[in-house]
Amino acid sequence: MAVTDFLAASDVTLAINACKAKDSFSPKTFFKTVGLSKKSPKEIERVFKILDQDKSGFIEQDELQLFLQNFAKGARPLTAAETRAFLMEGDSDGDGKIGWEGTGSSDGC
Ligand SMILES: [Ca+2]
Repeated sequence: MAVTDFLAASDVTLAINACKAKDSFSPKTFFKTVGLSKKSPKEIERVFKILDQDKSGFIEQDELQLFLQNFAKGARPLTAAETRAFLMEGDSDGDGKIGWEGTGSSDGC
């Protein structure tokens, strides 16, 4: 299974092309363009599991760096700055990696 199984190929191409230049990647814009913003939490969880290549339950920095290649084989790796910004956006508890739980609507107890 691949991330692109869930998404329209034309949207993926659009999103990849929009961040071809170094340091132009924005997670929010990318998710929106690719159509992930509109997906259900279940579908997003599946995408998350694909991105978590070593099945650790978290997306670590090295997995994040190769994020775009899950969408297009020839895509560039993210730059260090992009990876860090992405990580900070998704890392809700400051442990240096992105977990699945708590990225959605959950607000703790
Ligand atoms: Ca992982």
